[in-house]
Amino acid sequence: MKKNICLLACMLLFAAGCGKQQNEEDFLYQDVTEDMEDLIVVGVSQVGSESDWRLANTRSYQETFTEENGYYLIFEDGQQKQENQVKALRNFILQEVDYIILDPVVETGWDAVLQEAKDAGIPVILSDRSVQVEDDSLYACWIGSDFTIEGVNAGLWLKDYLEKEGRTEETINIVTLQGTYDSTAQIGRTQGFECILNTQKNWKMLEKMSGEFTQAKAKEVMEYFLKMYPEIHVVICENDNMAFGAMDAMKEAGRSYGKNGDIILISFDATQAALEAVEKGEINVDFECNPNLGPIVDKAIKKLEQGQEIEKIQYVEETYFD
Ligand code: GYE
Repeated sequence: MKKNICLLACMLLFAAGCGKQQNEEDFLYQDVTEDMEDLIVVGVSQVGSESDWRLANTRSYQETFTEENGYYLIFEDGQQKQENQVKALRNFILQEVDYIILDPVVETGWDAVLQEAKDAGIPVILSDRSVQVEDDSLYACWIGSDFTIEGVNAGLWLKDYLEKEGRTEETINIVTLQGTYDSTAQIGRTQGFECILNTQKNWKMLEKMSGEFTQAKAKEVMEYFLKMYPEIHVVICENDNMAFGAMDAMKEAGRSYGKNGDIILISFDATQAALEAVEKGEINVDFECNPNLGPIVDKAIKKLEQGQEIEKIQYVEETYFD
């Protein structure tokens, strides 16, 4: 029997069984514990619900960690706040879950709570984003995208595109709508693109600012960019929802963008709605980021259950669409 099932069963009964007769509760207790006996209990601490990518990612966990697949899922939405995620992790430890899946909003500030999980003997799997900790034995593995490569590929695509357009001598003014500062996706995509930017003497990064991965914030930031810089040639959006926010601002300002417009629009994630925008020529190129991480995390857990070794860093394969 998994160590935590009795505890969880008691919590469920407490919630459901108030006012019931003792013998009814005993019966229910037996039912719940027998049904749950073989389930692996996972606590998922999700970043929030800031983007379409995130919603797809949450769906992937919910569809993977089902009772039919042998799991009992406890899901906590951190609402983009690290303190909420730390609280969720501490609750998972109290509940004696079997595994913690952490999708950390930012990279730093996790050492203490991860040490608590380690001391409690609960393996932590980092999913999507990663952490910076002194001791990497504080987590079992990280499963996610190579965000730096995504950024490098965006830079290489732009270089190629401008070459084809014969614009290698022209000054190219760029602005970037960054994701949540200190998140792995923001760090990797910014740094990756800058690797190529630094090799192109005619490219000029006018300004970078966070749009917090949301459409609303990105619209505000893009409005500011458009007011500040009359000549913008390229907008890099570190996710699709921010590309939509940028599009809203450019539309309102009467600026043209995309394949047949004045401003080149580059995005990341490749969600359904954004791919439709690529097809219409509104977004020039979109770099895929796979949100379907549930099955890969499931595989890692199954291996750990069998006492097998797992790879510390596991990248998912991705492509791009233009
Ligand atoms: O690009 C964005 C989301 O961490 C890869 O977070 C993820 C990013 C994704 O909110 O849409």
